[in-house]
Amino acid sequence: MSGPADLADLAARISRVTVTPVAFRDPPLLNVVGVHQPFVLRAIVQVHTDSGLVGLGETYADQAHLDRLGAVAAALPGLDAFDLNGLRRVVVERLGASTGGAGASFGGMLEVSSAVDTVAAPFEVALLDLQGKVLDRPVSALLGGAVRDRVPFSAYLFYKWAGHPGHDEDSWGEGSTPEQMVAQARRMVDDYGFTAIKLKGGVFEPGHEIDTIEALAAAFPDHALRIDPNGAWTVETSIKVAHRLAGVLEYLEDPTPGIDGMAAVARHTDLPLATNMCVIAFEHLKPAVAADAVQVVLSDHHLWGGLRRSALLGGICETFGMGLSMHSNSHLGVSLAAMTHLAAATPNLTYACDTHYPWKSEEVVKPGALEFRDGSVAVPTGPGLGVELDEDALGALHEQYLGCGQRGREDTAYMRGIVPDFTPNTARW
Ligand code: GKR
Ligand code: MG
Repeated sequence: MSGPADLADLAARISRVTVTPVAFRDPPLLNVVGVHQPFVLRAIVQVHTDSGLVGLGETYADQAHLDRLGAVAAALPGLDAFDLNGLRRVVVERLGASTGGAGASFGGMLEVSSAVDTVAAPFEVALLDLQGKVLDRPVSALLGGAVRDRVPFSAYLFYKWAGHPGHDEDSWGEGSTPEQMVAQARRMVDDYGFTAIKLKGGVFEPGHEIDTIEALAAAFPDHALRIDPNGAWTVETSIKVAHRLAGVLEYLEDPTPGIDGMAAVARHTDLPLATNMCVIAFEHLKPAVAADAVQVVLSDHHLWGGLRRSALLGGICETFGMGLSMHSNSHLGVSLAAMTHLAAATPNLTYACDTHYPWKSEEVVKPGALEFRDGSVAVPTGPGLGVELDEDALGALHEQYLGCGQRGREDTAYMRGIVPDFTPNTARW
């Protein structure tokens, strides 16, 4: 005869794990390494328990990452969904066995020396989703409790082509001139109510991007502004831009590459410098703090090993007097839910979080749970992440993955197919 303890075991014991790669359409957004391809690849993780519960996670879906996810997924049945340390142990063991524990690279912009955090992250989110479902509590409660019931996000502007080559113009049209970028911001602010605006830079020479920021500041005098050229500028240029835009920006994100470069810029400006490029793993915190290189760290649970390790990052930032914001890559609703719970439960995450959400037109979660109002998303209060998969949509986006021909994020290669002499712009200006 089974008692309550056995039933609780059953509810949380993992029986099966699936990893489903999907592809969703994406406009031709420009950045320092090239241009977004016609599709974004993501993987949806579903962790099933003996009792019929399903926990959800979402992550990148380049082939090397999928291979690692598959190796871990196969080893998870039998694990208790509350055993997050056990999950990490399985990831370390499986990566050691399948890949030698090598690092991971993302779209030519970021590289980490170990894949453990990026591989563990979607499973950790799925296990927290399961824990919430077992306990009938939202993930934010498992992370210590929501300190805000709505999470502010920022409008994320991109210079862009009018449409993918060979296709019709998309509904956003071209984004090159300051006027076009103000129009892009106007649409995002009107549709979503954002109160902060981030411009993805590193595309045009800095003078043009400064003109764009100044046009945005004139059009949106009450909005917090940021620019992120992903390390496209030299130290000297970064210092000049920081002086010119002091008082206009709330922070300057990754003007130049590396901890030493950022520290050299920081010595000449009071404008806070932010990063999601030179501090992307715990091993980078000590040298960054020692050099006083950055004043704001952009967390990202996909990179930092999940929600609990991101909360740990928040604590470290608080300890060393650094601000905390949140980075985004193109993502779907499972990730938006996870980002929202994390931000809600992280007291010192006081900046509006990044999101690529407005750029996408396809989804895998059922509508209704996550809506932007006044630039923010209400923290779901249902059990777990509070979102449910639309199985038909998941199937359709998986078919799209199978047919799209992309198997990794290749912004530079796609750009070179159109502009053969394109070179990524790292510290070019
Ligand atoms: O989507 O092109 C993009 C962004 O440039 C993204 O890849 C970056 O990782 O948004 C990111 C950032 O803040 O650096
Ligand atoms: Mg950035």
